[in-house]
Order: sequence, then structure tokens, then C-alpha cells
Amino acid sequence: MNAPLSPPIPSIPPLPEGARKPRVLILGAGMSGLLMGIQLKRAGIEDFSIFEKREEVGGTWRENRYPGLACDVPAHYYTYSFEPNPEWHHRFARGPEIQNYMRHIADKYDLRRHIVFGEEAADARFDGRRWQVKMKSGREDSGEFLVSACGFLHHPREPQIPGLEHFAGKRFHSARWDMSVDLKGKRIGLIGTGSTGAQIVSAVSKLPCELNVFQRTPQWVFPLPDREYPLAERELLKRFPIIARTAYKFFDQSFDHVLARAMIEPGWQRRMVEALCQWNLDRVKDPLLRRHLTPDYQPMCKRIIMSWDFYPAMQRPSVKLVVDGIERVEEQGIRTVDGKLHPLDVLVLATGFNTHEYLRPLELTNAQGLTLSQAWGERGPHAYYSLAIPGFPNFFLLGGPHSPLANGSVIRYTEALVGYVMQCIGHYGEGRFNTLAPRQDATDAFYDSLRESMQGTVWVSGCQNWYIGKDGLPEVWPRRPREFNEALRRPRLEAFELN
Ligand code: N01
Repeated sequence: MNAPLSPPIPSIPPLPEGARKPRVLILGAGMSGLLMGIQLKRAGIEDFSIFEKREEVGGTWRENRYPGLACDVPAHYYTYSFEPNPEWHHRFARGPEIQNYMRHIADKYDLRRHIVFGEEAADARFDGRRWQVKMKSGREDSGEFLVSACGFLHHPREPQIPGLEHFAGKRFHSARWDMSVDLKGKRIGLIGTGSTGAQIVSAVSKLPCELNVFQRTPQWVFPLPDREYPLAERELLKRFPIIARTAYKFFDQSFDHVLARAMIEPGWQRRMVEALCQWNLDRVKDPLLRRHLTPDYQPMCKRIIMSWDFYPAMQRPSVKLVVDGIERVEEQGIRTVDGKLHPLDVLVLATGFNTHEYLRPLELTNAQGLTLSQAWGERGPHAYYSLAIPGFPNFFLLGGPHSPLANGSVIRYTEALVGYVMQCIGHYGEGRFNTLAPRQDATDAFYDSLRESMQGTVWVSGCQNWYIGKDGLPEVWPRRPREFNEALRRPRLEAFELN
């Protein structure tokens, strides 16, 4: 019998009377930046600012506006553990609903007075004691700690397709959806069939329009049915919050025991996920269409798509799957390698993100003049337990390389990360150090263990996926998520250089 999961965050005790209280600068008012603010307040630290480049909170859920936008992690699990939401209307919450939840959090925890909207950090330098941050507007600020809560899915990736700029119709990336374009009656081209593309297909296929899906690589799709929560059920959840908390625990356990294990090691979990994906694919009746939608790699090697609707959508008469490669984009549409022109009015690029950029183009410079780009240059992004970088003291990265981001609840593991950062700040308050940065040898040892654990995971089973870093190592956590949370329960100060 497995031990019950540990609580996601160790409780944040207020700093003791007389403890030093640092100023903390946070970049980004998405889910992790807001959480950082909440925990600082719980610790009694009010001297912090959250710099947000846009005019509202919500991060990815504010940026993305595409039709079908929803979270494919169950809503009662994609929730702060301490803030259940009985109001979720669907098992998979819709994007605007999640943004409303974030707005509610910002108001309830009185975070807005700490958020500086419309400010984007352009440069950050450590002077030996404090981080000096300059915004694009010229505004400057400084603090003892700098926390990047920028996420990693925010640099839209424009595909390198010849002629893209010559397209005469409307063209936009999925994360920059042009709300002024009415899709009805239009011939739409969609490039990309990842998690975003699949959600767009499911939604747009229901509109009176023609949808041409340009697929480079088929994806595995796990059949997870959505469900609306009726009013009576939501009322019940309001009256008995224990139900939502139990649902959270159920999804947490299920993810850790089944899906996460299926990804990291061979066993019945992997066989079960594979069988369910195959069963889902077999719902495609036309043998040719089914063959074109059949991947030639193992399920989960690319981030698995969670959808009940995708295959039925692909079988609607208004949807056409194009599997011939794209040769170029022309004024009138897309020309494929078979010489055929596919005439289009609208071109949607669901081509993903430059996921290895993290907080960049913001440049960090340490007291010795070393920049983050130089530190990450040859080897690519790396960080001690995903959140701290050798040579860059008092800087933390939430959701950095090698965190457990594949198909799990980002909120769940961010609670562990923020708990860790708060404990480091607590040690600062006690006067145990002025600056801390992870030791290079501790970071190297962490990477040796990661490399070892990567054997047997699906991510190295042979496919192209956006997890793979510059050094060939997937930037994901190759063990069970609970081990990540456990590892972050207490900072091991001996792994850090303290000054
Ligand atoms: O992007 P992707 P995404 N020509 O990189 C294709 C999160 N997310 O926006 O597979 C033709 O997965 C590319 O083809 P290929 C989630 O973490 C979460 O869909 O490289 N095609 C692929 O099909 C997810 O993993 C939710 O051959 C080109 C697609 O574009 C992450 O966002 C919902 C091409 C890109 O797929 C990114 O997902 C949605 C080219 N030149 C997203 N270039 C939740 O619900 C790229 N492609 C939580």
C-alpha cells in the first residue's frame, strides 16, 4: 500500500518577530506569480511587487483566446489546494472560467495593490546584495530576491514555412487569436495538431465553415470525456467543500499512480493508456483517415492529447485532413508537396511555443558579469530542481526546466516550488545567509540522477517533442510527481553556496 500523498505545501509560518524581511520582486501575474504573492503575505511579508506586462492577471489563460480553449487537466485538480472552487461548470474548465478564478484569487488575497500592470522587465542585474531590475518603460526597482513566474508557453513559435508573409487572408498564431475574424462561411487552414490544435478542431468543426487540418505528425489522443456540472451538483460542492477536496485528492492520486507512472516506466499503467488510445483511434471509421491519424511512436512520447471530441470532429464532413507536407504558403492558400493548392481565407498557426526560452529575452547578469544566456549557452536551460541556477544568487524560477509539467496539474507542483522558495526566504529572515545560489556540484549531481532516471521513460522512446532540450535530455521530471514534491519539502542548505 502506498503512503498517502504529502500535502502539497508545507504550511507557511509567519516570519518570527524581529526577523529580516526582504523585498521580493516577482515577474508575471499568472498562476505561479499570484501564488508567490499569497505565500509572501501569509509569511507576513508585504514588501513585494508583481510586475505584469499586460493589464490583467491570468497568464496563459489571459493570453489564449482560441475557440475550444479549456484546460485538459480536471478542474477540481487544476485549482490551488487551499482554494477549492465549487463553481467550475465543467470537468475541464474553459479558459475564461479559469481566468475568472485567477481574478477572484487576486481580489480575495488583496494582491492587486502589489501588482504593477503594464510593466515588462527588460534587464536584471545582481549587485552582490540585491537584484536591480529595469523595466522596458525605464522604471527601475530592486529587491533582495527575484522570482521569475513567467511560465514557458508564452513565446509563440512561427513556423519556418516559405511564403507565409504573402498570404492574402487573415493569419494569426493560436495564442494571438484575432477576435475580429468571423469564421462562419470561411475556408480555414489550421497548421498544427498538438493539444491546442486538437481543441481548435473540436470547436471550429461545429461552425458552419470549412476546416482544413494540416497535420505533420499524428498524435495519440486519450479518451477523457468532459461533463457539465449541473447547478445541483455545484450547490452541493458549495455546501460541502470536503467533496471538492476529495476530488482533488482523487485526481492527485490517480495522476501519480496511473498517468505519471505510465510515462516514466513500463508496466500495466502504460499498457492501459496505450490500449485506451488505440480504442479511441478505432472510433475513426474510415480506414484511410484512421491510417493517416495513426502515430508511429509510443503514446505519451509527445504530450498526450486529452479529448473525447477530437476524432468525432475529424469525421465531420466540413473537416478535411491534409497529410501531404506543406511546400509553401501562397497568396491564395497553402500549396502542398503534391502540387495541390488549398485555397484559404483564414490561416491559424497552432504551431506551439519556443518552450526553452523560459524568462528570456529578459537577461539576467550576476555580480561577476556572467549572463543567463552565457550560463545556459552550450548546455541549454538547466537549474537545480528546476528552480535555482548556479552563479545566480537569490533568484528563483517557477516552472523551470525539468519540473513535472507533462500532462499534470501545473498548479499542484508550483505549490511545492513556492513552498521551497518561501522556506529559503525564511532562512534569509533568520539571518542564515545574505545570498544563496545552488552549488555547481549539487546541480551536476542532480543532472546525473535525472539522466539515469530518464531511461525507460516514454520521452526517450523515439519521437520529436518539445520537451527535448539542447543536450538531448527531455526537460521534464522523469520520476513520480510525489518524489518532486517530497524533494522540495525542505531546502538542503548544504547544496547551496551561502554568503
Ligand atoms: O503546441 P505543440 P501546442 N509545419 O508544440 C506542428 C500546452 N497546452 O500549442 O508534431 C507543420 O504541442 C507540430 O507538428 P510536429 C501543453 O503543455 C495545454 O499544441 O512537430 N506543422 C505540432 O502538431 C502543450 O503541450 C493545454 O510534427 C508544424 C503543432 O504544430 C503546449 O501547450 C491546451 C510546424 C505544435 O504542437 C503546446 O501545445 C493546449 C511546421 N513548420 C496547450 N511547426 C491544456 O489544456 C509546428 N508544427 C492544459
